[in-house]
Amino acid sequence: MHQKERTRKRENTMKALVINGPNLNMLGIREPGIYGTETYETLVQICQDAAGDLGFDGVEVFQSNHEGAIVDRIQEAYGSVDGIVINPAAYTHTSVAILDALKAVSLPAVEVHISAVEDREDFRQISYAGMACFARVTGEGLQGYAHALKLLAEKLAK
Ligand code: DHK
Repeated sequence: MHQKERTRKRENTMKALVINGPNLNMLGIREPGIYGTETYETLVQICQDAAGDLGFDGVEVFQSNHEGAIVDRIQEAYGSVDGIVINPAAYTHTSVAILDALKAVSLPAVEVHISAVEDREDFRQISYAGMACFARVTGEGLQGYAHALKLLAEKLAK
């Protein structure tokens, strides 16, 4: 076991990381018919409230429009968080690098999407990141993040 992971295991806390990909910072402005009218700040609040209710000791909600920054954040999660909720947004359908980063850190991860991606265009039907996730939540709007955190908490409790 790597030193960082050993240290983590000694700490009896449960920390979550929520990762959001490109254009999710534009919530409220961006295609409201698909993504709703609530803002990114509301999404952060939903994650913080849900994490508190579920007994997480901390949650960081991270957003980037850059694939490499998302890969960096996943790598940094190794040994410092217990699980990940990830909406890679458009990178869901293109990024082997994000898939490989999730596999590299091997943390329990839940894939979440605001919209019902399964009912949308063909190019949205593949999910690379999803191949490294144990569960998927789609089409539940911003509350889907609370659902995803619940699934993560249940997995970590096992
Ligand atoms: C968000 C995006 O930005 C899209 O590229 C995905 C996802 C769907 C969502 O529903 O949250 O295809």
